[in-house]
Amino acid sequence: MPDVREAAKLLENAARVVVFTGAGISAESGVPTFRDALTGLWERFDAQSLATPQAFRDDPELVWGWYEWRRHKVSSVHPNPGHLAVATIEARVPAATLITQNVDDLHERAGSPDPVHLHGSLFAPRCADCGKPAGPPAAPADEPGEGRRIRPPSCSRCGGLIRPGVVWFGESLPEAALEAAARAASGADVLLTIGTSGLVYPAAEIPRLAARAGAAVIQINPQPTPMDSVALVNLRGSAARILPDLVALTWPDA
Ligand code: BV8
Ligand code: ZN
Repeated sequence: MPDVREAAKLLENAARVVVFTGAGISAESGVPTFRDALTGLWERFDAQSLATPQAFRDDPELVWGWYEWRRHKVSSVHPNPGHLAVATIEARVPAATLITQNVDDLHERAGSPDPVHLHGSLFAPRCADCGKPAGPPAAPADEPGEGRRIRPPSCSRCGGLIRPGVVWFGESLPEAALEAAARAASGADVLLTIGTSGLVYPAAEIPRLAARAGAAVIQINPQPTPMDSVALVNLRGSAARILPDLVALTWPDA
């Protein structure tokens, strides 16, 4: 495994490391990747049309039902060895920043102290009108079947509809999160980009920004992506398998 050895060499000499993750790191936990998050009854929809403010305005119960199905799915699975290996990297590296595009809470549940959520979270719903955080909704009475419409709760302050706490297409990313991500990427010695198709902007800019600032980019993905040309080391395969090997090579006592 020459490439993983090369990646371990880069990692063990790095002081400032950014870990940048996408849906692929949660795939082995059983969380459908964003592209696959429309299986079963949902497959007649296109994620990009459902993950929009327009879709929520047009059919709040359909959109809320989709997010409740996804939140329920996430709550019923567990972090995988890939998430755990990321938490080990953060614990071992002097200055590590975890930036995720994922809206699940598997990094937190794997022990990562403070992931930067560029696209929000399934567990931070808020009022669509006044923005008041609604706190994680009580678990739905019964598991929402795929494709089930669920009426979103109403805001306790203004009566507006509660919406998922995620960033939809056409919405701006949280200012603070994007700034923290750009700052970490521009100062990184190494950036690991893991399980992302690298198609959605401005998030997909983060690894490019790091490379331009001189970071060594290591990619982990079973498929080719637009990041291939940016990566110094391309590790083709599953995050759940490669990351533990990378950690074991870098810190044999880990
Ligand atoms: C915005 C939350 C400004 C919701 C998501 C240029 C600049 C700025 C904007 C744009 C631009 N060009 C186009 C745009 C618009 C748009 C965009 O980028 N469109 C794309 C389709 C071209 N961007 C936006 O709208 C963004 N907003 O720019 O605001 C603005 C404001 C007002 C008006 C105009 C502009 C907001 C984008 C955020 C959307 N929200 N998520 C939800 O989850 O429902 S995006 C969502 O899809 C994810 O968060 C992720 O970011 C993205 C792609 O998902 P991935 O994580 O990459 O997962 P995917 O399924 O795609 O791929 C999985 C990968 O894992 C694959 O590569 C696979 O090979 C790999 N894999 C599989 N198994 C494994 C594995 N890897 C490792 N191990 C395994 N086992
Ligand atoms: Zn409100």
